[in-house]
Amino acid sequence: MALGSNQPSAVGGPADTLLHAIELLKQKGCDIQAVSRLFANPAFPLGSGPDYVNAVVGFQTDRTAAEILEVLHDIEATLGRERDVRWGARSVDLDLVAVGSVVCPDAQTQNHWRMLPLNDQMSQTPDELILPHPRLQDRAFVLIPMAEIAPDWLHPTLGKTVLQMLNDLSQQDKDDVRPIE
Ligand code: PH2
Ligand code: MG
Ligand code: MG
Repeated sequence: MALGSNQPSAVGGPADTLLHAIELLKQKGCDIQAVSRLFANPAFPLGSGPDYVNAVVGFQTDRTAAEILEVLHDIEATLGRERDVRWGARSVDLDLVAVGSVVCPDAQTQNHWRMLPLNDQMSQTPDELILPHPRLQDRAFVLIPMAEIAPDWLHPTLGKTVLQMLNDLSQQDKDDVRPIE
């Protein structure tokens, strides 16, 4: 799961908010396997708001993907997330980016959303869960923390590991993601 925050919440600034979200995840019975460091980085798209803090955690659970989403939305609500503007500033964003090698709802649909041109990404949002997350391979703020906890995870439709996907990103994108601990 990927975590992001670029606004304070009821429990504090972005870093405290993410650490709190991880605590809540534990309380809800998710068995946390690994937690990356926290990374500060500019908002995407550039200029769209304050810098983010991002992190990635790996956990095990008996829940289905849909049930996990419900848990994540509960935690977002507890921490005061208001679901409004797409890519707008948020106190906490918990995104399910991958569940093992599961592809949802099917490879053709995942490929469609993954290869959507940037222009259409602004206006089109899938109304169902897509796994792996369609933008995973584009985002240094997801791949860099993910490389700390699962460098060899293989993207099931792209056929690349986390390290290979990172290698495809520009040095500038990667340099922008700085550990804060
Ligand atoms: N999340 C977004 C939009 N933009 N930028 C950064 N740096 N980190 C994020 O987590 C992020 C973003 C939508 O969820
Ligand atoms: Mg997000
Ligand atoms: Mg989200």
